[in-house]
Amino acid sequence: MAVYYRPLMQTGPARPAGTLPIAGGWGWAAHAERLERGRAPEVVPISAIPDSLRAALSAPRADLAGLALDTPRLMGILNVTPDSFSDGGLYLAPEAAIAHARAMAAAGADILDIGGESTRPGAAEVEAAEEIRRTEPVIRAVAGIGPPISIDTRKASVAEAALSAGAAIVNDVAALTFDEALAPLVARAGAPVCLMHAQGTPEKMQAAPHYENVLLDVYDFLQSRVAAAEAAGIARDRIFIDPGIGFGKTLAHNLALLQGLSLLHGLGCPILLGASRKRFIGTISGAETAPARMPGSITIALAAVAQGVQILRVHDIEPSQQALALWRAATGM
Ligand code: HH2
Repeated sequence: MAVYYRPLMQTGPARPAGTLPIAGGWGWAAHAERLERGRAPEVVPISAIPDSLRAALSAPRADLAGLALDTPRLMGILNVTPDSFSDGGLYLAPEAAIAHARAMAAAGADILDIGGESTRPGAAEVEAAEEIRRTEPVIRAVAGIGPPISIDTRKASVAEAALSAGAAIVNDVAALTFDEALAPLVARAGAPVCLMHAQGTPEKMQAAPHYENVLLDVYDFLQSRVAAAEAAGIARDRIFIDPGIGFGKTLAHNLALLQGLSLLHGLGCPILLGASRKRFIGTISGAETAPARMPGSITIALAAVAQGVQILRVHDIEPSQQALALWRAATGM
């Protein structure tokens, strides 16, 4: 049976000798949680974990499209769609989308993630030509304003149009499993790529999600997708990973992933988390509408930063920026 070790990340300047730095960032670990299917977790000293895993956990991560990842980064969400669960219809007109992109950049977004297909539960697939029609002009207009642009798509033709229009990063919620032409395109372009875990397609994924052990299953999936991406010629230091909150997951699955996030550092890649305004925040807090879930979204973002997550995909840049600044100040980061 495979054994997994989750570093129990701590932060702050009072760092004991012999602790392991996590991902060259703001955290370190003195202990790890030893996890094995069918066995109770056990806390062990960090010195007990294998050397190869220590190396993967501690190595500084490469810059992402020019952004150093030794501090948490904000990815601002811009959905140029009529039906996204939170901002659907708000930014379908290019002028509105461009204005929102500029506002997020001014508020401190480090990356702008632009998508033309909703992947909310129940959403139907959008034709590639329509996705390009929505995203390409907006990307062309905002590619020079500052933050690198990422294209949120599962399709090679959409990614290709976006990269030609000035996007620098590909964000694929299907982890290169939807369109077999996407991996070679990303490899040729030398673009960084986000590989996200999902169970099922957006249309059906919330029907009956099932895992043997959600945290370990997601880890194994991402490990195999990182290996597949490398086999397709994508350099490991251009790959980042995402557990895919809400993509084929119940409330219990989402919470198990959030509580175990630091396990994913063992894959040696930067981690992205997209929890902003998602349904589980409404379920726990009672906040019915997506915008009313902002405080819960920020709380989740800070909990993720405490586990070393480097990139937070959020709708509300200004409040997230404020929260991070105060978190840094309060923790002595
Ligand atoms: N979530 C959504 C879309 N893309 N990409 C990554 N890497 N991680 C995520 O968690 C993620 C994502 C869904 O949220 P949103 O874009 O706000 O809505 P919609 O899919 O309805 O457009």
